[in-house]
Amino acid sequence: MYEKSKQLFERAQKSIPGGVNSPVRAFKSVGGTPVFMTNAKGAYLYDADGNKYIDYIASWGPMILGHAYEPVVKAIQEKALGSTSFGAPTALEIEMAELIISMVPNVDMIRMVSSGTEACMSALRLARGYTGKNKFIKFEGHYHGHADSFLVKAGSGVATFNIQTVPGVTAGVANDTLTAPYNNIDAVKKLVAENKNEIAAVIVEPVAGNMGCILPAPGFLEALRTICDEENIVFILDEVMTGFRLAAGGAQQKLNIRADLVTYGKVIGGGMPVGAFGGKVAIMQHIAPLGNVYQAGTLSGNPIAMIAGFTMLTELKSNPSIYTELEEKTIYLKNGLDEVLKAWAQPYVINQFGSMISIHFSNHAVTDFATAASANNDLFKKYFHAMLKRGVYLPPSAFESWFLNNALTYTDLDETIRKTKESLQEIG
Ligand code: HOZ
Repeated sequence: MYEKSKQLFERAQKSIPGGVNSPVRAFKSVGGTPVFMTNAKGAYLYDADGNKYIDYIASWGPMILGHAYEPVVKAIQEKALGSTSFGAPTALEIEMAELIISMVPNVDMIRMVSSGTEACMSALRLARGYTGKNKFIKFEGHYHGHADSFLVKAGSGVATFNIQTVPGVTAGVANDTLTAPYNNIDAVKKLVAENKNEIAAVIVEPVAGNMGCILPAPGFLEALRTICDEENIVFILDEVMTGFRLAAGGAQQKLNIRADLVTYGKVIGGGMPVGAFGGKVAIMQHIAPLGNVYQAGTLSGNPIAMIAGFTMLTELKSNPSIYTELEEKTIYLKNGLDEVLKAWAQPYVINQFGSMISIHFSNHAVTDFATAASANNDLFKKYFHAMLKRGVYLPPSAFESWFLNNALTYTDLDETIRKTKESLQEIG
């Protein structure tokens, strides 16, 4: 069933470290051979062996409207005829900036980059340059890309592979990274008190998606906002996953929370490599060439990436019912999975928010990294493979959120629920 993927993986390992260009894809934590994809349309992925899958990754978020969404594909094709890169400004970049500013609360200015990693790295540098302070607080199990400063107690692949200390990240850099458990405001208060006037920023995934999906406790984000206001700390919301996914205005809109800086990633590229960070003029004016906080990139504002993102975001802005539909589908899936799992012997937790959802095989609530990490991940592996062979593509790690796309039909969701029932029977 996976013959071609196996051959490709063997070949890939000779020229690419681990055979993949991003670690979680290697299936190392769930075992087996990663499935090599050839194409996708709507809600379905197709692999090199011709297998079809219902997709619950959506390229880790961006395929909100489904794969190969026609207006996006068309716009890319047309744009490419006029060159794939200039390394010089274009009017389209202004339109993109204006569109994002019109959709998102509290952002006056935005700078395009090429990935979420760059966005978070740059936002942190800006917060440091703006405040003149060095330390920052992040949360255990949260992932803000792979810039050195963030690879401390990080989620996603770092958690998946249980990497405690990342070689190559110097102690000097890591010492400026303070960590607290997610949803624990007392731990944050303690860090702030112990590092008085030294903390430049607090960065948080408003809805955590890199240790499965974990919701913010009521009042947690608001309490962070208050602390940041009181202590002259820049409050950074990492909306790489949640931006334009939870609502047209992202988590800021959906949760009615306001950040000083906000970061975006893959979602705003509609599947192309894009990221961005934005915020109030008072802070953003410190970025070069307006200010001295340096940040640059030849591919920043790349025309192909911009037109893909612009086309998708325009669609999301003009049709807000997409978010209601997506959420209804996700709740339907959650209820269906719940029914099936309830009848099974093992404890489980389903966390869901908007179109993000995940299952932890756990007998306690999953509210932070410790509770996510103590779930039964062996069971997750079995569930993952049982679903994969039945044609349902889930994230190959319990430390990732699932993302729904709006091309999914209720028939797909019913099939996923039915296949979960079959999978659980197989696992025993
Ligand atoms: N770290 C990414 C998800 N949180 C996975 C990236 C990928 O493999 O594409």
